[in-house]
Amino acid sequence: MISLLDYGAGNVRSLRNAIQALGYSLTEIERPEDILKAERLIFPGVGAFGAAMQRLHAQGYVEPLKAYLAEGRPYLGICIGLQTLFEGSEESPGVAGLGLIPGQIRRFDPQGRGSPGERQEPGWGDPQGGGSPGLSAIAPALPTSRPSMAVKRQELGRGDSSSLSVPHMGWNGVCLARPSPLFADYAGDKLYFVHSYRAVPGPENADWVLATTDYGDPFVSAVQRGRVAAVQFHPEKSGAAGLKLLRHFLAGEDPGAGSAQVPPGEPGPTRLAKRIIACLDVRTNDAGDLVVTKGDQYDVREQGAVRNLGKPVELARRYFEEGADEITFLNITAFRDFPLSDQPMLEVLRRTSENVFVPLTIGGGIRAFTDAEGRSYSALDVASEYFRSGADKVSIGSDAVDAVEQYLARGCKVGSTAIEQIAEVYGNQAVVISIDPRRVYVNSPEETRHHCLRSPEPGPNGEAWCWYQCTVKGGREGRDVDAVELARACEELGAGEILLNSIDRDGTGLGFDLGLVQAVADAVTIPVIASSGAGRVEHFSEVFEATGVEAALAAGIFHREEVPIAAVKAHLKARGIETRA
Ligand code: 1PR
Repeated sequence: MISLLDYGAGNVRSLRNAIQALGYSLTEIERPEDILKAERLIFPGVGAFGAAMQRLHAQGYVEPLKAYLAEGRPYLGICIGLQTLFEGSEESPGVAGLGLIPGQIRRFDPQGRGSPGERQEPGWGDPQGGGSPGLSAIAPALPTSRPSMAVKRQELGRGDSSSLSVPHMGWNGVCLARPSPLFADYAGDKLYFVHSYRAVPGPENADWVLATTDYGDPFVSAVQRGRVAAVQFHPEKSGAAGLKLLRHFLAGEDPGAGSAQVPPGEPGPTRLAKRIIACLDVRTNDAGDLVVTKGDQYDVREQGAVRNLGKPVELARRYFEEGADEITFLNITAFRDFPLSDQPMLEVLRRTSENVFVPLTIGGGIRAFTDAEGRSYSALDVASEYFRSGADKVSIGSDAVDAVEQYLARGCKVGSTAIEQIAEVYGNQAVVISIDPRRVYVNSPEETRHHCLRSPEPGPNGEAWCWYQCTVKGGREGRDVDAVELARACEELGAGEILLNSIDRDGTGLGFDLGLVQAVADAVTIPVIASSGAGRVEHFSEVFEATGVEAALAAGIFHREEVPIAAVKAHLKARGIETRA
């Protein structure tokens, strides 16, 4: 019997599903005394360090947990479940951790050389300090409330190997320090990480460190002493490799036994893979069936009918088996319906998470809503329901544009936007911003206050320049905010990732809009997913090589089986671009 300590701050459904898929039954920790009765305890976690410790205290779990750990009983911490074993975290100054392992948890530095707390540089924290001349020359002033990492990031450029996006999000390897049954048959596979803070290996915790991973400097990716172990990555989101590790813990293999050899891990330094994401645009067709559809420049109808490219759950399963690193569902008509009444979509998530063990993102309709009975729901309520149903991240489209308009108008944070509320509870990494920009053509940059670029194609009247106007409601309505401005403001508000579409390129197969992708990637330090226009394998290497973004997303070519995911990865590998096998 496996006991799960779920403090309700994230997607634990996938972990439950993984444990059940491996043939084990689960019991929930509901009272402090359940902890000491547990035979094998798993503590997963996402969200903030301070919030996790606060919940543990509020529920009376801290003392029994310390006692359980002090007795060296079987424990597997995941993500925050690893970090809370340490003494404290830069994320939540003054909040004590469980204190089992010496050391502090520190933030990754986008410059990749120690966190701001560890290393002070001239100019760090100076919001006015620098910026790419190309962009800042025409950039409107943006209210900024914290050291402008975006500005620092611009100086370094995303392609610069010494610069990092934060969170560390995606598939990376591990270097094992010693043998452990947890990694008994580990064959060097990459595992899924998502975190902005990490434990740093040092002499004080050397007897705990089981594995390290490189992202800038090495950080602690697994710890173990006796039967107490914890991992920074998410085994339940790490495909077959993660399930193997979970199985070893569940089977209770004796840490003293295990393989005598250190399994082959990556020789180091480990490298973060570029992610390939399959995207499923979902909506109800005219017959009332929920289908995966795909538009050309956001028009999903062909001869009047909604294109039907398959069933969401089956297609997601296929992409998982074919090696997609992540799967995104976009409920493309949710702007006109209330998503919580959209049971079929929630059901899609629940069913998908039963056997798809890579990260799932869901977008569409994440905003505050008042139903027909006058009952109000916050965007956080909507997002929470999605997380409970199996989502790891939520993607916000229209509501992010509204939030940024308010932010720019007030010149300071509003505090109540969906981005802020969801990031506060579930962590920045759980909030993706889906941008739907459309080109507005101009003859010269002087014609607009917006970030202007040379247009990849001339406008209808031969215009050579364009800016990228953010739209809402699936491209139906344009706003006076550009994509670069929106991305930066959303990072300031607490978003953890940008999904950058292009209405002009969507469904065209002409390749990603590299200028747009570059401009947005240079403006933020959070990961960017390039989307819209993939037509050939070369388009993926092109976008990674030209812009350094962390992920690329495609829909049409995968749905129509024109380009298999494996072919994309084989091509990237041949070009020397890191991928997950
Ligand atoms: O505004 O928070 O309710 O979210 C609505 C979400 O639905 C947004 O993320 C928006 O991008 C999406 N959406 C709305 N209408 C459409 C449409 O197509 N009519 N889909 C739509 C956007 C774009 C991409 C697509 C890529 C790759 N789809 O997700 O998958 O462009 O396509 P390709 O590889 O075939 O070129 P809210």
